[in-house]
Amino acid sequence: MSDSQSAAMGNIIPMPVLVQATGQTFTLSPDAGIYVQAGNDELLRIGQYLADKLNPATGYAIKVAPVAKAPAQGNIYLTTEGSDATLGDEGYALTVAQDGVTLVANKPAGLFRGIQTIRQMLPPAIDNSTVQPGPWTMATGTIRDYPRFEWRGAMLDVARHFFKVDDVKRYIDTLAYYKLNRFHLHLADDQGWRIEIKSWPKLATYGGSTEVGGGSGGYYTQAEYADLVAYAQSRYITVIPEIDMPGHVNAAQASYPELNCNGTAPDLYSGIDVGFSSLCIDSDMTYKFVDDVIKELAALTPGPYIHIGGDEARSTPPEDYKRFIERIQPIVEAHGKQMVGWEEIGNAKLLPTAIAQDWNDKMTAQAVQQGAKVIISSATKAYMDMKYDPSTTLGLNWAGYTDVQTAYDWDPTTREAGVTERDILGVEAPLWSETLQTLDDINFMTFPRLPGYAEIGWSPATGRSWSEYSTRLAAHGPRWAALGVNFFRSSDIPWK
Ligand code: TNX
Repeated sequence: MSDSQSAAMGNIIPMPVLVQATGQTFTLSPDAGIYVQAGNDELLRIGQYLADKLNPATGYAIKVAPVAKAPAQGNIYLTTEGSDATLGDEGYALTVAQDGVTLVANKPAGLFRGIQTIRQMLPPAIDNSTVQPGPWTMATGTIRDYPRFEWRGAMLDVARHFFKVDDVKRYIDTLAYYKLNRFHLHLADDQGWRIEIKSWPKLATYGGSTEVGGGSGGYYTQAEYADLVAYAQSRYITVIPEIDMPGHVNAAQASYPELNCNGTAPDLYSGIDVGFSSLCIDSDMTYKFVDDVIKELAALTPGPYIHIGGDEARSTPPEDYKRFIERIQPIVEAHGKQMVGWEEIGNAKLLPTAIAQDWNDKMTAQAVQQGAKVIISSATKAYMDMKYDPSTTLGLNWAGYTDVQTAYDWDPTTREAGVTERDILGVEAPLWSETLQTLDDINFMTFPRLPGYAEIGWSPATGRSWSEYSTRLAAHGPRWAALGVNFFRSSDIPWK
C-alpha cells in the first residue's frame, strides 16, 4: 500500500493489511446512531463502548440500538452478518462511505478491533474528554484487516511498585487502542506479593506491604483482581497472571517461614537486586503452596494461561530447577491451565502445551525442540523499561538503550536460531517497574514505543519502513495528549 493511501485514511496504527481510499468524506453528525445487528447483546455492548468513546468530545448523545437490517444513511453499523471467514476471529472489514460506516467481522472481537480503527480515523480531538469543535469527519474507503500473530501483549510489573486498579485500567485502555489482546500481570516478586490468596493470607497482607524504595506497596483483593480481569475481557484482552518461581520469591518467603529451607523467614526486601531467593525445592510444603496459589488464581482467571515465571533462578541449582519446573507443570495443567514461563523453562522437560517467553534470545530454541510455542520479548528490543537514551531519567539500561526506532525496526522471526515463524505465537513488550512509581511514569516508558510493538504483532512485515512509520506515529502525539497519556517527545519523530 502507498504511504499516501494510508495517510489519506488517517495514520492508523497498527497498519491495516489492505487500505483503499476513495477520496471522499463521511461526517458524523449529531443525529448519527450506532446500530448493531439484532439478537446479540455483546454487539450492543460493543456499540455502547464506541458511543462512550465518541460522546465526550463530540458532545453528542449517540444512540445505540439493535436493527434487523442495515440502517438508513448517516449512521454507523456493526454486524457479523455477511462476514468473510478468512478474516479470522479478530479480523474485520470496514467500509466508510459518504452516507455511512459499516463494520463487519466474524466475531465480536473483530468488531472491537475494527472500532479502534474507526476511532483513529476520526480527528485526534475525538480523544478529548471535553467537547471540541469538530467537524467529525472520516476519509472514505475500505479496509480489510486481520492480525499476523495471535499473541500481541504487554506486561506490567506491579510487584516492584504497586499500581492501583484504576491506573491499571487506564493502561489496559491504551493497549486496546492498539489492538493488543494479551495483558500479562507480573503479580509477585522479591519486593512484593500483589494478589490475595485466601489459603495463605499473609502473602498479600505482609508480603504485599512494601515495594522498591520501601513504600507501603499494596495488593489486589480477589474481587479487585476479578474486576480487572473482567475489564480487560470486555476489551477482548486476556489477562495472564504471573507468580514468579522458584526465584524472585522473597516476599512469599518473608511471609511464611515454612517456605524456606532453613525454616527462617527473611526480612521484606525493597532493593532491586535479582537472583538471591529460591523456594525450597525438595520440601512438600513448597508444592502445597504452589498448588494452593495456582488453584485460587486459576479459579479467578478465565483465560487459559498461568505464567509461573522461572527466570533468573540463580540461587536454585540447575538440577533442582529442572525438578521444580517438571513438578509444577502438572499442577498448572491439573487446574485446567496452560503453563507459560520465561525462556529458562526450556532447560526442563516440557509438556508440548508449554509456552516459553523469550527475553534473552538464548533458550527458547530448547523449548521449541520440545514442541513448545514461543512469545518473543527480546530485552534489547521489547523491554519498555529500558531507557530511550542516556538522558532518560526513568528506566534501566542493562540491555542497552532502546530508542523508538530500535523498538520498531526488528522482526520476531529473526531473534533466535531455531525459532521460526511457525513456532512463534507472537510478541509481548514487558514493562518492569523498579524505577516507575506513577501512571505517568508507566506511560512515559510505554509511549511512543508500544504502538511499534503492536504493529510488529499485527501488521504484515512487508514494506515496513521507519520513515513512513515515524510520520504516522507522529500523528498519534495529539491523540495521547487528548487522552491524557504522558509520553516521551522523542526528537527522532516529526511531531505535529
Ligand atoms: C530482568 S527479564 C528480569 C526482571 C527485571 C528486569 C529489569 C526477566 C525475565 N527478569 O526481574 O525486573 O530484568 O529490566
